[in-house]
Amino acid sequence: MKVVVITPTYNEKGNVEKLINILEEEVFPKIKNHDMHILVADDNSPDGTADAIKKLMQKWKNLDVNVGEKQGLGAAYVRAMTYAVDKMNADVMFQIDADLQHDPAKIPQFLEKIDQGYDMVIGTRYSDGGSIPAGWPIQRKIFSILGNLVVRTILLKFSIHDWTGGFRVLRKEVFLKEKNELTSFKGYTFQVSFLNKAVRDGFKVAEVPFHFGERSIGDSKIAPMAYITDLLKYVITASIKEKLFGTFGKFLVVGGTGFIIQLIVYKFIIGSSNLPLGLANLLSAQLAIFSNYNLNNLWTFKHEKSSNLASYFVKMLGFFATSNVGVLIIQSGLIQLGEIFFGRNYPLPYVYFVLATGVLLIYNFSMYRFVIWRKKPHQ
Ligand SMILES: Nc1nc2c(ncn2[C@@H]2O[C@H](COP(=O)(O)OP(=O)(O)OP(=O)(O)O)[C@@H](O)[C@H]2O)c(=O)[nH]1
Ligand SMILES: [Mg+2]
Repeated sequence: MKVVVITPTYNEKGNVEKLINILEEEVFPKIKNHDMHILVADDNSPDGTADAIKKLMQKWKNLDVNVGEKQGLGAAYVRAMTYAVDKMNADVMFQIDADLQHDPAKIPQFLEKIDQGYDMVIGTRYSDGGSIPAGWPIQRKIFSILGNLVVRTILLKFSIHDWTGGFRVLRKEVFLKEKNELTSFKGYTFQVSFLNKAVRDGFKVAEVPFHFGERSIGDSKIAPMAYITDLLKYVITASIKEKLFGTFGKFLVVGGTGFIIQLIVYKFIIGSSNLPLGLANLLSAQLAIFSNYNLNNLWTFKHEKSSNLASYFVKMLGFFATSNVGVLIIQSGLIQLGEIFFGRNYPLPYVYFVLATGVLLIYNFSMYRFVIWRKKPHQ
């Protein structure tokens, strides 16, 4: 596979020259099964980083530079990854800091995971023996550890330990899928938003522990306060969006329409007959189940939706059967018990209905998610 190691630079002349030499002379010779290249993503660094790279390009034929306007780390990566895929035909791309805090000797270990079939591999400083510099001042250590914990907690995604780090490798498919959505967070938050989208879309992610070294020369580019606000803004909005408009949110909207349909039919039946409340509920539920099935199929679980007419009907049968188990035993049962013990004076039939539907809701979501529209593994 063609592997492009991308390193972003803003005034990193001395560092990136060292990094290139280590990659070319020590790391790449050890990698026999991949075609290794380097791409420097420079933002017109005033220290002349790009010119230094151009000189080195005469010595190393697998080295390239992509220069653009300074718009932040994320913007530089999106620009360089686009270049790597379009102009260099990259299959796999590394992200590695230019200041040697990311040990290039770890690269073969990351590639092993790609060879095993993972789509994205994340260097982790917070698990399995990974670490942050012992010499960091205490406030930076706390900021780093706490920052990651906050991200994991707000996103409710605990299987990945290092969200903010920048030592990674990914297949081009991951980038191409997410590229259009990577425009809002152009700074360091890009790392978190990119990974979150890849996880959302079911890409296979592995972690490799590494020791984050200390910057020896050059200045840090990070502006902590701007980064914290940007990061919090992203994780909070992403989390709300995912929870509200994700599967569960849609499920609630569909359930809501089903609830209204059922309530109207239920009201009609008990208003025009003396049928027991449980039976009236069971009958009124059938139309709601039909509507719920179609809306869920077209919208909530559309990624797992039935692909042909036969499977549409088979799934519908399954949906009617499982839904009716809940409607009969839980919803109608509770309503009927209500009528037996407390009668059917207004507004009692509606009180039973609302309470019983609440219990049913919890049952239904588990059934739909885990039985009918079970997630298919990512291809
Ligand atoms: N092209 C480009 N590179 C950037 C930009 N901001 C940061 N970088 C690079 O991204 C990498 C990480 O930035 P650093 O300043 O080292 O951030 P850090 O490692 O969290 O901070 P330190 O520990 O102080 O080094 C370095 O290679 C920087 O040169 C940017 O706006 N454009
Ligand atoms: Mg650094």
